[in-house]
Amino acid sequence: MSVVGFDVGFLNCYVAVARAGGIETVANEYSDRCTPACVSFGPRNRSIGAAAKSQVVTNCKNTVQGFKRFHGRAFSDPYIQRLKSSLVYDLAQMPSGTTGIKVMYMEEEKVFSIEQVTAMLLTKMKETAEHALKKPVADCVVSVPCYYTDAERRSVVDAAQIAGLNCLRLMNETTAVALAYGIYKQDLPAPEEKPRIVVFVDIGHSGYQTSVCAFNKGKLKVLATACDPELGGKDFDEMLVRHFCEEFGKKYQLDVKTKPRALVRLYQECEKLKKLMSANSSDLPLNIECFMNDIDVSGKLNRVQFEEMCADVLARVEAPLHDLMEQAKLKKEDIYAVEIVGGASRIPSVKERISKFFVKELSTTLNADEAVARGCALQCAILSPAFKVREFSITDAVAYPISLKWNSAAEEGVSDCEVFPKNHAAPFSKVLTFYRREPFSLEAYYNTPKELPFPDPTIGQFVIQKVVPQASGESSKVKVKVRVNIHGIFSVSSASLVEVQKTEEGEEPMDTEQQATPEEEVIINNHIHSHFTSPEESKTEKKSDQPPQAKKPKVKTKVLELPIENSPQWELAVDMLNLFVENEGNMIMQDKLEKERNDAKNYVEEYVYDMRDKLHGRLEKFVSEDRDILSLQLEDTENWLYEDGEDQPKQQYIDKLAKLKKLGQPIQERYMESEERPRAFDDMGKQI
Ligand code: ATP
Ligand code: K
Ligand code: MG
Repeated sequence: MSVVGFDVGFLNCYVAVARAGGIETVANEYSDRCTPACVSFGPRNRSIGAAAKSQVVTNCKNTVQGFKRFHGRAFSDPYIQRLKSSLVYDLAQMPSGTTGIKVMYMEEEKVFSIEQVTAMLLTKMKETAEHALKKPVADCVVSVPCYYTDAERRSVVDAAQIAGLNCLRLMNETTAVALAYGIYKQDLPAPEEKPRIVVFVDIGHSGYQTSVCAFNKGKLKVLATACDPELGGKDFDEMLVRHFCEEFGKKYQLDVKTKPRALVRLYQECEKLKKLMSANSSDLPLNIECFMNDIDVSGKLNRVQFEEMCADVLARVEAPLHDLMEQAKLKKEDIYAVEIVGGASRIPSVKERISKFFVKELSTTLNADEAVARGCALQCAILSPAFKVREFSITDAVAYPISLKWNSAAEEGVSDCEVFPKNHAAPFSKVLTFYRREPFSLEAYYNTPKELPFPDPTIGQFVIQKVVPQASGESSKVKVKVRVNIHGIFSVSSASLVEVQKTEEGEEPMDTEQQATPEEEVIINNHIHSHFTSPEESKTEKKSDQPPQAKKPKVKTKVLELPIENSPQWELAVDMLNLFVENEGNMIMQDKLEKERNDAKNYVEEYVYDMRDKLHGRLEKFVSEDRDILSLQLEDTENWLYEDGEDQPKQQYIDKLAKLKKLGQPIQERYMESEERPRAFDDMGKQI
C-alpha cells in the first residue's frame, strides 16, 4: 500500500509521497524534485526525464515532449494536425485511429501510442517514488487538467495501468491544489456557517485553469471551473521565439525555422529569458554560440518590450475569470482569497491582470510548482486505508454538461435528457428508469460542443442487453444507473430489469444496493410504451420517495441484472492494453540490461585509469617483472574501449575486468601487506 501523488505536467512533473512525517515532494536521481516530461529513444534504450531532456538538441527527432494534449485524440483531429507541423518529432496514426508518436528505437522505426509514452514517464516517476519510499509503488493518484474530457481521462487511466500503477483517482489539478490549501486550514467556517470562498488559478506551460471552491470545516466543494486550455507559459515562449526568428533573420540572414536543432535551442534560451524577465525589468541579453551555420547570435530585450509583444496573450487572462464568477453567481466581494500556482503564474503581468480583476492582492501561500502533486498525495492518503489523515470530503464538479439520447420508437425519433448539468457534483450516480420491451441503446455526449476544447462531443455508446417484456406482454421497468465516477469519467455502471409478479400481499421493491457515491433517481418519460404504463409511471419524476407502483395492486418484484455493452469513444481495446503492459515491462528490462552493460563498461574504464595512476604512484615500489605486462594490458584495454570494445555485451566487460584484476591483484596485495606490517609493529609497541 503506497501513498503517492503524481503531477504529470505538460513540461514538468512532480512526485509527492506520504511518509510518517507527512506529505513530501521527493527528488529524482539528479536530486531534482522536478522531472521533465520528456522521453528520448535510442538505439539500445530509452531515457526518461532529465536524461531525455539533455538529448532534446542532440537527438531531437527521437526525443518527445509536449505530448500531454495528445491523449484521447484522433490522429485526424485538426488540433493534432496543426501541432504535427510544428513538432520536431513525428506523429503517426494508431490502428484504432488515435495519435501515436513515430521514432527510431532499438534501430527500428516504432510507433508508440500516447498511452505508452505517458506510461514511460509514469514508470520513471514510479521509480522515483519507490526509491524514496524504499518499497514497490502501485496505488497512486494522478493529476489531470480539469478541462480534460472523458476520452482524455480514460487514456491517462490506461497509461497508469501500462506503467503498473493502480490509479485510485484521477484528480483535477485545481482540485488537488484546493485540497492542499484546505486540509491544513484550522480556521475554516463550521459546517452550518457560510462557507469560505476561494479562487484557485493554475497557469502552467500549456494550460490555464481556474476554479472556485467553497470550504467548510472538513470539506471542500468545487462550485465552478473555467479554463483556457491553450494559454500558458508556452505562448509567451512562442512570442519570444517569433521575435528572435525575425530579428536574426534580419540581422544575420538566418532562416531559423528551417533548422529543427537551432529552433529547439532558441526555444530553450527564450524560456530562460522569459524566466529572468520575471525578476528583472532591465535589458536582458540572449546569446547563443554556434547557433546556425557557425554563426554566434545575440539579442536583448526588456520587460516592457516583452509585455508589448505578448499583449494578445495577456489579453486572454481575464475571460476565464469572468466566466468563473458568472457560473458561480458570485461577486468579487464574496471571494476570501485568490491562490495562484503554476510556473507561469510568476510572470508579473499575468499576476497583475488577475489581481486587477479581483481587486485583491493574490495569495501565494502554496508552493507554485509542487501544490498539485502534494494535493494528489493527500487525496491518495485519504483514500488509503493504511494511512491516517484528517477527515476531508471533496466534491468536484462536472466540467461539461452530459446528455443521453436514445431511440424512443421508429415513429417518434430520438429523445434526450441532460443527466449531468455543468458543475453538477461529482462523483455522483443517478438511476434512470425506462420502460422497454427489448434491448436498447443509450448514447452519451457532451451537449455543448462549442464549449468543448475537443472536436468530438461523443462520450460513448451503451447497449442495455437482454431486455424482455413482462410475462403479461407489457413493457418491463428497466433501471439504468449512470454515473460520473471518481476519475470524472461518465459510465453506465449497471442496469436491471424489475420483473413484476402480481401477488396478494406483495412487498414494494427495495433497493438494497450499496451506495458508495451520492445518488439520485430520475424517471424518464418514455412516450413509446406509455400506453403500457399507468399515468403515474410515465410522469417525469425526480427523486420520488414513493415508488411509482405505490397505487397499483400489491406486487412482488424480482430484480434481474442486465449485461451492458460499453463502447466509450476512443477506448483502448483490452488486448492492446495488455500488449502495451507487456511491452512496457520488456522495455523496462531492456533499459535495465543496458544500464548494467554500461556500468560494466564503466568499471573497466575506471579500473584502467585508476591502476595506471597508481602504477606510477603508490604501487610503484611493489611492481616487479609484472609491471610491463600490466601496463601493456591497461593500454591495450584503453584502446579497445575506444574501438572494438566501444559496444560489446556485458560479459565481455566483466571478463576484461577480471583479466586485468588478475594481474593487478598481486601488486595490490604486496602493497597492502607492507602497509599492514609497520602498523602491526606499531600496535605491538603500544601494547608494551
Ligand atoms: P501544465 O500545467 O500546462 O500541464 P506544467 O505543469 O508542466 O504544465 P508548470 O511547471 O506549472 O507547467 O509551469 C511551467 C511554465 O512556467 C513554463 O512555461 C515555464 O517557463 C514557466 N515559468 C517557470 N518559472 C517562471 C518564471 N520565474 N517566470 C516566468 N515563467 C516561468
Ligand atoms: K507541473
Ligand atoms: Mg501543471
